Amino acid sequence: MKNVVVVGSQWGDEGKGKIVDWLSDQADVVIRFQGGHNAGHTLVINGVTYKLRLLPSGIVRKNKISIIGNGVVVDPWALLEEIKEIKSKGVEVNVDNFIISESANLILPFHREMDEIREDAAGKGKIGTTRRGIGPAYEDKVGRRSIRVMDLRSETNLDQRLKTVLLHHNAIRKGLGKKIFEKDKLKKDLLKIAPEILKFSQPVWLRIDEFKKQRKKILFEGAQGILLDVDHGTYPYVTSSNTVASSAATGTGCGPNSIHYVLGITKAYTTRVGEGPFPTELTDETGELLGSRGKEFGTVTSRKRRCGWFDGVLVRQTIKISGIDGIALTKLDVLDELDEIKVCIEYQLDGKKMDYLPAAVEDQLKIKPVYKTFPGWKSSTQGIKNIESLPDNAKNYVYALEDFIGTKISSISTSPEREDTILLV
Ligand code: 2SA
Ligand code: MG
Repeated sequence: MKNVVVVGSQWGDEGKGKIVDWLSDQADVVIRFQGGHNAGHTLVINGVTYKLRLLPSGIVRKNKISIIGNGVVVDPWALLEEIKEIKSKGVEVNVDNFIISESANLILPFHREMDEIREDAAGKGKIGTTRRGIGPAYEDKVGRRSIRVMDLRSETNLDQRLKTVLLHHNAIRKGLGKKIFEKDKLKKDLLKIAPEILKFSQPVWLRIDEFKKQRKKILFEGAQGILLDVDHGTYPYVTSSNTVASSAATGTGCGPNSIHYVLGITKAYTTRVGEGPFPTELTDETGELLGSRGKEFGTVTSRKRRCGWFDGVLVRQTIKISGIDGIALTKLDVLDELDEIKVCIEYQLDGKKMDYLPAAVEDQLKIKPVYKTFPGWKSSTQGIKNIESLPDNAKNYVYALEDFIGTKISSISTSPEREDTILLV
């Protein structure tokens, strides 16, 4: 029995959704443990596209239990909307196959507004957030003034909690010359949807304990990527949660020993959405080509993703930070048309060699990548399902990546479709 955690090894959008969906076939339970509806997972199953933001990717499979853990920040309206949307595509979401942690913290309208206010005010210095209120919601969580799912159970309690959180937010809003936020209207709106949310709410740690006793297989589904981790990423250009694999334990309420394998999802090139350092970024037509072939647009915000060469130094680093045991390489087919393909193998900082990403953002912005060049394969790899059928140059590229990052590549994905995957184990 193996419980697996899946994390993105770059800046998100590595294709985790497809891999989680594919792995969830063998899992009984799929759990999200951090982030919120800033995540965007696209699944293509039998030609039908499902865009998930908050719901775990396991939801589209029959007979699986999908869980939103305590580490996730939940916009209750966004959740209900997503449930409605996915149900309209024929997917079941009910109290038997979906659980939300009673301890999950809520994203409320003033969080989203605060995200917008800050991003607008920052001008060029903005983070490039998804403007979904993620940062402000996590701030309130660690500030001990957040509203949690369980607070929706009692009007008196909710009233008290709202008073506390609004004391903080309205003081800031007043200072910024913004209209203060009305407690009673928000309370009414929350109480209206409370039953629809509460019917799914449970103590998730307790359920996980039961699942473990029943020898059920659990899949922990990470969102975003390790370079967006609030501790280990390209701070301050990060999201506000821990995206590393170990966050799966705290974000759900089980020990680290409940996780047996860490799978890193790695794109065959690099993308980033939002601002911040990106050493191997390509602002030329090759970058454009990667973006158009790879359909690199944000699932949540439709923002164009920045594209660049594979950064081996970064992936080697995130493998160590997150304890990644194996890699699922995705979107290899996007490189099919290129004459040559580059891989960053070290950096130069002020004329000195660096074999890891320095922690200071000023240095991260200054470093220059040093590349190794590989010949392209100039033929379609789309839909290939076994390694022998890959062109030699493609095989060489994959093996060179594996060699450089020092971790086994256990699968290669050659299209967004569930079935188009080469298994290497
Ligand atoms: P936030 O909204 O506070 O989490 O933003 C902070 C930074 O984290 C980045 N971020 C992401 N990067 C890649 N993919 C994400 N999910 C969506 C997707 C993004 C979208 O799957 O495409 O649709 O735009 C995601 N979520 C957060 C964000 O760009 C900031 O750099
Ligand atoms: Mg995404």
